[in-house]
Amino acid sequence: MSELNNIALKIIGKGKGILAADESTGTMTKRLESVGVLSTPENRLMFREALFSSTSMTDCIGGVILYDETIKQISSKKTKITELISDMGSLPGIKVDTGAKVLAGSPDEKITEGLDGLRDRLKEYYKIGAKFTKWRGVYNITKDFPSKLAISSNAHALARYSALVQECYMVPIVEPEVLMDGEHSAEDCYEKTSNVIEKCFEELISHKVDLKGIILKPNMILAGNKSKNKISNDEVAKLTLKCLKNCVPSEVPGIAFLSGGQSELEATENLNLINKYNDTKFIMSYSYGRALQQSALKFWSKDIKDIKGTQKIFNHRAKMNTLAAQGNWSKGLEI
Ligand code: 5MM
Repeated sequence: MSELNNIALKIIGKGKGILAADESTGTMTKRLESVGVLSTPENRLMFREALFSSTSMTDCIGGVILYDETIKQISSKKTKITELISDMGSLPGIKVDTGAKVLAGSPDEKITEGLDGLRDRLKEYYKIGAKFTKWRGVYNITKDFPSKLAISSNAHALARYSALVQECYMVPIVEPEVLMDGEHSAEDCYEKTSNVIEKCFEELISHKVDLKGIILKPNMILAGNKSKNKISNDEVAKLTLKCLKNCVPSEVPGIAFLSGGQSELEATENLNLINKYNDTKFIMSYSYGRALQQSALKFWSKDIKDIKGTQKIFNHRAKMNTLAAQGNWSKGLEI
């Protein structure tokens, strides 16, 4: 087994999943301000450190995706954040894209940037202790989108990024996120997500990326958030599995879904059903941001000194998702 494959399995094997705590400062500021907390580097670290030192980091969270600011911060115990995470038994990772920008030639769509100078930045992150990385391509659904241009340019960037990351001994998380915003049907989401994922693998293969040493982070197949024709959780799970079975090469060790705006409960329930019906060899786990942090953030904002209470809420969510990643969750376990 290759070293990269080993790392991937450490992150998402045995029911473990990923905490996506890589919100850029702009996004984190929105999240903190929405619950009435001032967005300072100290407050951003205080909340994140509460999560990173929770007991679920040992049993449930196999990897944490950090943002550049966080990976360079020092914890309240005067240790490096990467050490804090490793000491808890989890692996530190880092978001290395520099964000989604207007796509020249199709200005209503986005292309993710960050390839210039990436090789040197990767060496720096590796030295600080990162074991894996993340890059997110973003696609929206309309009658004409995602365009062929958006699909191919983002796939090309994801593949160039992945090749550079593996060259630097880290596991790339490949995140093509087809957004749930809009009135589209689940069938549209299925078709467009399939096109996006197929193109990603075509490019990953051309760029000689070792597919055993990546983790795919896709969206689930859902109807748009403004669609009048919502589908059941059962259908979400079945369509998601069908899409991934058709589009993902069998060498890929596993898939870690993003939550993409689903509620905490929905994201857990859908993951659980995906695992109940999973007839593939892929590990099906989670890499949730909002669906792991929302309740904990709300609780913390009421008394930012109550770290224990915040951790209790986070531990519960992490545990529920780890059960769901094994198909062992049920509603009765929720508090
Ligand atoms: C944590 O949020 C990440 C994006 O942050 P920026 O938009 O500030 O760069 C995002 O990539 C996240 O990792 C994934 O979308 C998964 O998060 P959700 O909340 O969708 O599970």
